[in-house]
Parts: sequence; structure tokens; C-alpha cells
Amino acid sequence: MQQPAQSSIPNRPLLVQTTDGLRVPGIANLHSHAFQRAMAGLAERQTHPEDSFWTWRETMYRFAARMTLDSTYAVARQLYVEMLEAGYTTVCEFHYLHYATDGRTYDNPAQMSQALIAAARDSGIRMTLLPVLYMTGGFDGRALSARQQRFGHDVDAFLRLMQALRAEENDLLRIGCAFHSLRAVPEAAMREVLAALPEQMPVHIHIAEQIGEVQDCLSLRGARPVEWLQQHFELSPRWTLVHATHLTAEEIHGIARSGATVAICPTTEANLGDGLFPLRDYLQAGGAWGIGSDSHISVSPVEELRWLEYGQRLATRHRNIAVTPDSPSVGETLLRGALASARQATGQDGSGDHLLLDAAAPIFAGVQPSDAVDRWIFSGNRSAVQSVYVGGRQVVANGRHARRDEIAAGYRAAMRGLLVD
Ligand code: NGQ
Ligand code: ZN
Repeated sequence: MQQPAQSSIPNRPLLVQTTDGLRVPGIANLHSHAFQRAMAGLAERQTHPEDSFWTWRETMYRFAARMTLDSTYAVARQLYVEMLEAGYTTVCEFHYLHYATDGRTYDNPAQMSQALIAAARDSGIRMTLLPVLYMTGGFDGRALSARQQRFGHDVDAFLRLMQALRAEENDLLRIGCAFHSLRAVPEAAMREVLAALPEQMPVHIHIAEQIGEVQDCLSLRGARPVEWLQQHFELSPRWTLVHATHLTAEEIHGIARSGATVAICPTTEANLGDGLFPLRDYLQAGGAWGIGSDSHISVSPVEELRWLEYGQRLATRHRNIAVTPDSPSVGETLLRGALASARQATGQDGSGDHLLLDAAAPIFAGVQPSDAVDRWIFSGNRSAVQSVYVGGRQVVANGRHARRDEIAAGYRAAMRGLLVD
């Protein structure tokens, strides 16, 4: 295989042969709700003849209500080990379980956030923690339901939390800001928060994931969610729109022009029956995007990228959708796209983050360098990730996290407490 190219060459190979293996940049996971790792696979039974995203959400709320400080730490730490072993080196943690199980505030309101920060630190993953502002139960401004109480803040308390957490930033930890959704945050609150935070701080928001949400927004605000956001706020590269599944051509071009990133979460969007992101049109418009494992029914960048493409093939009955005129390889186009948005969406430079794939793995036998990424993404389910480095420090060797067994034992103990009824 060829020698590493100069880094000044813009289209340098993504995957570089070194003496230690095939080197690839670390991948950012742009959307995570860590606690949902503990319920993965436990929402796959019918609860209603018309099961949907909204009935799943009830199951998810019941589960969220059980999460304590200790179980949040144990589940997140296990999840982050799994992410690292799969090749994610940064996680954007979209965190809204702010309060104790009985809904009361902890003496230290940052305590749940700190459990997540500790889980990231103890696993060695880079984290952008996104404390979530959550104020209302719908577009009409209705109060939070009983199950949502645990997520809620007023603007002042939220800004105090942000301030406390920003004091903890370090080389591997950044704080960004999240609005849960347009359903959950009134316009005035969004403005107040944005005015109080640094201009460059990343802002993430769930948007236009479900048709019902688009319809409610249209009837109550007279515009579709992304359209409304474009009309009322200036989208820019600091914004990450999570899902943005249901878009018109105008919305697609508006996002692409703004430089905002869309965090696409293909396995979760499939699991929840959201619909398909209009990938081809968005790529043609030059839009920025990345991937997220969101509810963690899968923790694998390979699977997210693969299903991003496969969804399009199933829907269009064509092949090789994620390509551009100068990038005919689907795997390379996808991987390059996911990597390109990482810096702006996470607020981190990811320096010292990379993976080494096992060059001796059967999937790479006899393969030309130009086919190696496609082989990695579209060839089986045996992980080729051998070593993982975050901030220059090795955290995975021989495909195993250094603390895998100990952390899994902590997770098992936590699950025994969580799953008893
Ligand atoms: C969440 N998850 O906050 O965990 C959401 C569901 C909602 C996804 N959207 C709750 N995948 O959107 O209200
Ligand atoms: Zn989400």
C-alpha cells in the first residue's frame, strides 16, 4: 500500500498504511443519550397495536425514571468503552436527566453531569457534554408531564449549571449547549441562553424527527420546524441539527448554505420508525453531516454509515447513492463526510485521536488502498478496530479496552439493580 500522503493534500487518503496497521482518524459520535444503552433491546415488544415513536417514548421515560447517579455512571462508562472499541473517539452527550429519581434537585445541581464526565474520564473517551434545556411539554407551551419533571430547568438555573460545568473543561472535555427540541424550549428562552453563552459554543437541538412534530409545528407556529428555526435564528456552523429527517428542498438548501451540521442517527431512526433522511439531495447541496448512535441499539460507526447508505438504496432501488463526482467510493464519501463535521459539531480539534485497523484482518487481504475503506464499511461484522488513541493516549489494544472486564462487572452490578421490577 502507498506511503502516507502529505497532510497539505486536501484529498489525502483516509486510511493510511503504517507499520502498526491501517491508520484512520477517530470518529466523533455526535449524538448520545448514555442511559438509553441500558434499555437497548428492551423496547422491542408490542405495547400498543399502533406502536410508534410516541409509545416508545413512554417506555423510555419509565426507564429514565429509574436511573440514579451510580447507575448513570456505570451505564455510561460501559457505553463509552463500547464506543471506543468500535472506533468512536469523541462523544457528544446530550444530557437531560438532571435531577434525582424523585424529581428533586441534587444538592449539587451538576451532579448527574459530573457522573457522565467521570464516566468519560474513566473510559478515556473525549467528551463534549451538552447539558439540555427542557422547559415545556409541547409547541403550545404546556407544562412538563410528570415523567418530564426530571428534565426541566428555568433559564437562570440552566445558565448556572452551564457556568459550573464550564469550569471543569479540560483537554478532553468541552461543554456545549443543547435545546431539547422546539417542543421543549420557547423562543424567548432560546434567545436568552444564546445571548448569555460564548458565540462559538456548539449548539445542538433535536428537530423534525417525526411527522407528528412537523404537523404540530405547522399548525401552532405556521412553519415547519427547520423552516421556523431558519426564520427565527441565524443557523451557522455552530449549530448541529439532530435528525432533521423531514425536510423540504428549501430547508435542505438552507441548512447546507448555513454550514450547520446534521447529526444523522441511522440505526436509531430505523428503530424508532422516524423516516429516511434525504441524503442524496443533502449531499448534492453540499451539506455538512455526521453520525450519532443516539439510543445505542447499535454502537458502531461502521453500522451507522452502512445503514445510512442502505436506507437510501432500499427506498430508491438504486445503488451507490453517497457519492460525488470526485468521490466515487461510497465508503470514502461517507467516512470523509462524517469526519469533516467533527470539529465544528464537537468544538474539539480531536488532536491525537486515531484508530489502527488490523491490516492482517481477512477483509483487507490483497485489497488495493483505494478499496480499503469500502472493505471496512461494507464487509462483514467482525470489528477490524485494533488500537484506539485519544489525545495521544492508547485506550484500546488488540481490540480490547484496557479496563473492559472491570467496567463490564460494574455495569452488570448496576443492571441487576435497574432491571428488577
Ligand atoms: C430523547 N430521542 O430525548 O431521548 C429523544 C426522544 C423526544 C430521540 N428523539 C424524546 N431519538 O424527542 O421527545
Ligand atoms: Zn436524541
